[in-house]
Amino acid sequence: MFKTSFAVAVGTALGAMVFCAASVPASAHATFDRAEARQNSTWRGALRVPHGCNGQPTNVVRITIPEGVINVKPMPKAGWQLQTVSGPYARSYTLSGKPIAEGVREVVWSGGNLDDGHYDEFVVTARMTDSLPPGPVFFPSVQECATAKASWTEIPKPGQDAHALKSPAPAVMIMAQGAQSGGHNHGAAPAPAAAIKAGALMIEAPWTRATPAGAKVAGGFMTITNTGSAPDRLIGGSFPLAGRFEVHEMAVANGIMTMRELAKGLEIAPGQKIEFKPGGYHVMFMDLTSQVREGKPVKGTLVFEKAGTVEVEYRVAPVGARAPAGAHAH
Ligand SMILES: [Cu+2]
Repeated sequence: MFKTSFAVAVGTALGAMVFCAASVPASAHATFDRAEARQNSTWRGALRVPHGCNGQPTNVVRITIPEGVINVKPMPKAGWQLQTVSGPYARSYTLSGKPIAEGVREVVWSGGNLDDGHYDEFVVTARMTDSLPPGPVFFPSVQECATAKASWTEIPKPGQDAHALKSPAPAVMIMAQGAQSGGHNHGAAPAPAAAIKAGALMIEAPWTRATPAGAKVAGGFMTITNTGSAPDRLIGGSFPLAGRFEVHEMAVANGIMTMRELAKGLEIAPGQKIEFKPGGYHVMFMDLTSQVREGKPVKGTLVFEKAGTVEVEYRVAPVGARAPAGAHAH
């Protein structure tokens, strides 16, 4: 169980990258299958319950609905009773032109019997209002067994590293309405920024994402083309807001998307064009010492075996963006 890889669930790699687990595989936690949603959108999430409470089967699953998440509709499950607990919201929201001031605050599936060795999903749909700031929103959840409980209720405090939590509350990364998204990175076409030439290498459109308060890591993305006739290798770099800089790759293993450090860096073969992007190769800014702010470019360096140290400037897209929104600003 002492895995040192970063594990995040498939399909959530982007948002989850800022609060991925360093020492515990995410599959051991209760998490949502879709851990990303845009403001003012309808979200459907399945809470994945990976095991029981210390060997006991799960009989009850409770999900607390955070403020700002409205119009909650849980999906009934065969063999379980479904109950919702409603109450007033802290403020009034508008849904389809109508004000609503109360709604579901808790969803409870009870009377079931989910074996410790089995896995199941508990589905809700909800409206993510624009009162939710970009960044993670947490859904504290509890599994109840005959005499034990598994509480997924820990929420990182400002400045606290989410990696450190033992029983993190399932989170959904909220993206600003304008933030570009899309599983296939349609928006990630090369931005019209001047390409940086370093020897035989051409580096285009470096970008990163704003980080929520307390985030300890951020990803860096760009396109690097080797126009020469000899291979070169990205072996490191620097980012002023980070304690460390790593080169990472992402790969799916056993249904879990995992990112890992490429300790020897990444070779760029002659004629090869490598796109560093969310869900693929990326550089990783570790141990952030301050928040990365949207719209404020950050200068850093990339270090190559042959081309040496190259200065680059990262544009900063919104939290959770999948493509360099605003890259056309120049
Ligand atoms: Cu990474």
